[in-house]
Amino acid sequence: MNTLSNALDNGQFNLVYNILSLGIASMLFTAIFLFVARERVLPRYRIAVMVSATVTAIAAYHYFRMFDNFSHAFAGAENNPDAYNVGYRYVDWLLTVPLLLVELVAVLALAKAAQSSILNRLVPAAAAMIVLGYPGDAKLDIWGIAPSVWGLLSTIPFLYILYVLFIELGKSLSRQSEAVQKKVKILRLLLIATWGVYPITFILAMGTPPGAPFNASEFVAREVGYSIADILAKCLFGLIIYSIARIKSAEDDKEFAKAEFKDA
Ligand code: RET
Repeated sequence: MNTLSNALDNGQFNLVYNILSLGIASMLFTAIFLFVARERVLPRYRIAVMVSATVTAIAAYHYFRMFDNFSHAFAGAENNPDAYNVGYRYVDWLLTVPLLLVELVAVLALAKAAQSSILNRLVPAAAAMIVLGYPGDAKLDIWGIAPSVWGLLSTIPFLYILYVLFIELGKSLSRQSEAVQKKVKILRLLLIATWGVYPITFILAMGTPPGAPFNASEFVAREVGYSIADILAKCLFGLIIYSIARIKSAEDDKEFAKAEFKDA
């Protein structure tokens, strides 16, 4: 046994410790970068960049909380895995997933009516997906419902979100330029690749029913899976949004293009 934690071996402890620390660094500095770089796009795209900065700032805060909570629960005086609260992740997602969707819709600068029609469907679906997943991940005993059933219920709004993003939003893409369409396609691929990691990670960690003893490898798989997915889904996604905003700014305004892109 190791000296750090009763529940995790040294390798497991260090892996989660380092990945949470990487989470803090990625979220914090992406937020600062996006905040400072917001001036490098036209005002009409600034809101998309500011929302991306906000998402990563909210996540930086929650990664600080998780890091601190992890250190106390697994190595501090408490040394009790039950003191680790997966709720920080779910509160983070509850705030950031709707904002990620806003970011995506905002950068496309769709007509107001199309924007609100898409968001009015996506935001409640995102909230339902997260609220239904929580009891499964926190191993809450609600009417004896197994974690896998919560996962299944949460998958219904998840599939609906993918449908709206790929089918409905796809229709409005034909109005965008060639260069923007290419970037948006990359963005959607990134979205499906990273958002897909969340349910897979959930499956890796859902084997332990409520009340069962702590399972170290499931715990480590979950923390590593969610953290990597979060870094890609928030930071990389936000940076691609920024680059779409730059391309669109240059397309809309020749003066901007001349000042910002040498080859324009
Ligand atoms: C849960 C429960 C199991 C089923 C599904 C889930 C999906 C979660 C997703 C989360 C996305 C989070 C993001 C955060 C970034 O800020 C809740 C794990 C489908 C897709 C993008």
